[in-house]
Amino acid sequence: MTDRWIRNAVGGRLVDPDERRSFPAVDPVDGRTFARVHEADADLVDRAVSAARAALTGPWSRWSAAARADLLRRVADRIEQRAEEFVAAEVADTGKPVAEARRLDVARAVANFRTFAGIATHAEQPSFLTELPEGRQALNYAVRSPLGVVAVIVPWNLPLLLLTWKVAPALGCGNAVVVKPSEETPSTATLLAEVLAECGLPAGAYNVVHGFGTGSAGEFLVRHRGVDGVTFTGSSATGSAIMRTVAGQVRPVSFELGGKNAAVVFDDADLDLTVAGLTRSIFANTGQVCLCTERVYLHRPIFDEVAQRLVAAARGLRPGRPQHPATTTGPLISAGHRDKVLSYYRAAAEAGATVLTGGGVPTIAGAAAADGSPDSDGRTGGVDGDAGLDGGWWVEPTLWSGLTNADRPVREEIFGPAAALIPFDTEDEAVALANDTEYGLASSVWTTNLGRGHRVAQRMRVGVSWVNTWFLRDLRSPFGGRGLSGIGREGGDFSVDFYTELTNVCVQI
Ligand code: NAD
Ligand code: 6OD
Repeated sequence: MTDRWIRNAVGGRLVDPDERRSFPAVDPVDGRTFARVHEADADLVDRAVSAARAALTGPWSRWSAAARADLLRRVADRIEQRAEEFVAAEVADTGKPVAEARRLDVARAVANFRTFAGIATHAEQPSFLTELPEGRQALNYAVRSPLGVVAVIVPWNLPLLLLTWKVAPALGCGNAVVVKPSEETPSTATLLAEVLAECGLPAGAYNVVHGFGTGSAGEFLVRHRGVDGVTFTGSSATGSAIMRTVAGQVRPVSFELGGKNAAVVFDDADLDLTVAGLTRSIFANTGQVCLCTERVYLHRPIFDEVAQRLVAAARGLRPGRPQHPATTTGPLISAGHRDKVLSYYRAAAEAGATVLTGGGVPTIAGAAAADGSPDSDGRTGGVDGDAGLDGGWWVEPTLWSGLTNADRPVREEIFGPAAALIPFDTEDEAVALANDTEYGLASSVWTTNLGRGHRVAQRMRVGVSWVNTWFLRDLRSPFGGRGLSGIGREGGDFSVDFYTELTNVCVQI
């Protein structure tokens, strides 16, 4: 039993934990509990919202936009100084390789604060000079004010990246936030509370409540009448539940939801670039990125070659302890999520898929490494020092052929390291297949034909359409999804639009 606690942060202080309301923080690598998390009850959530509301009328409300931007820059610097603590916390929660947590998650947290420091001070405040009869005029100008108390609810897959993607613009625009991290990944939100306080953020402007969704901190927060808006990243089903909850209060929402993203590869593509890009887009973060590709449409003449090269790349991934430099892939987040992913592995087999590689649970727990024997895919197991990992939530990177758009593993979001490879013959057919989904988050097109790249990218019914790349982000550009993938856009000025209210002042001259 561990005596380490992950605490809530309310009104500028870490709250003493309540032994009677707690849940375990579990390391997905080996299934061991490494801390207890204090689950916020309705009363603590109420205190957090009240603290946020008080911050909106206290000293924080008098900070200039420039002072808030300076604070965001200090926060970025401080995260860089404490980077290894953030890396360790993120790795403990998610099991992802240390190198990846450093390169992506913590680096993006820093970039989020720096980027929004530059944006929140330059928010557009539109004005119009109106011509009236008889030579009179009116001056209309719109002033921005903070949205107010913002509920920030985030998932477990990129916990710090997705949290700071919302907290940085929200604070930059002068809001007070109450954040509810995922129950699976509570650590970095509390660490960020420490950093924000060190950097001089006034008490109550950033609060953290830990817990679950329905019947717990998440629902208590979105139901609270003191919340002025909800920004949420997570599954489409939860987005729908939150929408129902806030409907009665008529609150603005920004939703970044699930995806069932397609890649379309033409026979003129640069195959080295394409295979490297697809490998990342299918398997990054063990497939647990909302932008990951789960459907790959391949021009028939190159189907076999790309399939073979992707299989080789999948087999080259090395599961193992996050700290080991040879590790290139981590476990799934939880036992429950592994059950879900494995249910799609079974569904694919039942639908008659050919399993090109993977399809099960890997042998990595030192056993394979010790006796050197390969598994069914020819792998020789994990990296040295992996004994004890059999308690973790591992699955094999998996590729299928023989499925169609009618099959469940091709229609529903799996959120694991798996993709279906499907042939096409014409450009129109590829676009139709890619757009044949209720989701609309992201896509990628792979071709050396410039005209075709632009043409097909624009025809994709998604929020983010890449050509010859994947997950390349400019934080000023609009980010979000269509259909089941979300409502609204964040990023750059689009974030400012969500995190502020506009009041139009009309002065007759
Ligand atoms: P989830 O929807 O289960 O949970 C997300 C968050 O919502 C968690 O903090 C959870 O506790 C909370 N929550 C759950 N029910 C709630 C309720 N009724 N009221 C208030 N809060 C509630 O999602 P997850 O399993 O944590 O994350 C995976 C999903 O997130 C995938 O579908 C993935 O595609 C999606 N996602 C989307 C994006 C994007 O930018 N579009 C980014 C990352 C993840
Ligand atoms: O890059 C981002 O800003 C972003 N919101 C990424 C989302 C990834 C989904 O898992």
